[in-house]
Amino acid sequence: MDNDLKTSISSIYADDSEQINRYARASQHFKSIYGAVPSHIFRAPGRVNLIGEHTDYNHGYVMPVALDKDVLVFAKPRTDSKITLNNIESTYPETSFDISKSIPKVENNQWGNYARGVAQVLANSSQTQLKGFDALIVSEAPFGVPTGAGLSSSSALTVVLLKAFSYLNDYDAPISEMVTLASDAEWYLGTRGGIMDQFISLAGKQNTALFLDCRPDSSDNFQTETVTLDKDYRLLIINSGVKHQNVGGGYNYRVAACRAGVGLLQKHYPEITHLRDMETIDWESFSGLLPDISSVTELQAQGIDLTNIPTIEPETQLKVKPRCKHVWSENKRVLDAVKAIKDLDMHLLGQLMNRAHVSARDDYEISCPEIEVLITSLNKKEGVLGSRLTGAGWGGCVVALVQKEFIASVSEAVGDDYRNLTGLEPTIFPCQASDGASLVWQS
Ligand code: NG1
Repeated sequence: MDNDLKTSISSIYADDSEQINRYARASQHFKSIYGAVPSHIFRAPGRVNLIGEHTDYNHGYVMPVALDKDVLVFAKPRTDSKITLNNIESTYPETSFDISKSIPKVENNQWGNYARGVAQVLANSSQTQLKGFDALIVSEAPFGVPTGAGLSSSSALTVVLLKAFSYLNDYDAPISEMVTLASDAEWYLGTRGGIMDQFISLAGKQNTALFLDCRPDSSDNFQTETVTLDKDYRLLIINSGVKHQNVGGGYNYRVAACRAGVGLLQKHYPEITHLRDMETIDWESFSGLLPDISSVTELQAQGIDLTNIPTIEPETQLKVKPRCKHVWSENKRVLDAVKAIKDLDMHLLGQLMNRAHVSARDDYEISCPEIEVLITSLNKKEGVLGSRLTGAGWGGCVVALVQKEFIASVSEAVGDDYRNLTGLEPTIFPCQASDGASLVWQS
């Protein structure tokens, strides 16, 4: 293997020997498909969110960490505008398309549609005809980002493709524009998500979490601060193996409920645009303005705009008050968590994570029985200061704050509990914070 590539791999991953083999295997695989070696390799990481769930699309606060689990693109530019994509996992069949101003989605080709979404947003914002490339996508276990696990495999895939497309077409843009492009590309697939995942996948930093304010400032930039955990504690990630899907009902209903809350509050607080704007006002003083539950038709009759959210039907019932309560309280917990980390008060951080989980379970209703088994088990273990579901919910992963010397015993005991109580096999690993997306190597 090329020495520059080896050096680059060593600077990215804590354990580079396995990664060197991974990259070598993928290069061979690329050659066996395309008959030539790749000329460029890009990577983008998945993420775990320490605290701040479903706040990003409400212009709120989050605290994600970029993982060393990532999606790679091995690529070779073409002279025409065709994109050909293969995947190292044979369950994803080859797919190809031409870059143009109108790229239709293809039914039953979800993974290819992520590339179509990226090509579409770039084609829309570029003055020149974009050139295509042949690519191999690499995100295999245990190094890749598991799908449907709340670790943002979709954004890692979107961001690495955006890196490849933009670099190979000399399309240079500041980070805030890249975040918006990546987020728009995911909207193309139908999720009305926020910007947390794309931001951390682009701008994560080794060994730190990022406190991110998801409200763009007057220059359209996002304010961030790196935060570092006390070195005696680690984040443990446990994948329940229950897969979740954002494209569809539950996620968009939550987005709609928050938007309905803003619409109703605007009648009394005309200056607000997002739930974030209520952060300095007591919950008790405004919660009476929100209905516990209301249908889309009833809300629209009150002048609330719920257009442009896929899967929302007139009869859809939205639980406006509890959803808004979660977002309002979660923003406060993130701010308190930043302070707790700075004060080296890990016990308070653990309590805030526990409270965040209760709010996500009871007010946002995004937990599920398997996640509850993990949380209950973790809460009883020595060395665990707090735990919560991480990501969109309905399955996926739990993140726990654990005293370093208890990582091995907690992993073993929680794994046993989970297997015994659910019959499912969890995947458990300590969080290793990595840098954001990059060009790893070029020939
Ligand atoms: P995951 O967990 O990757 O599905 C989703 C959204 C985030 C954020 C979280 C909940 C996308 C791409 N990701 O993440 O923006 O809203 O849920 O905090 O929509």
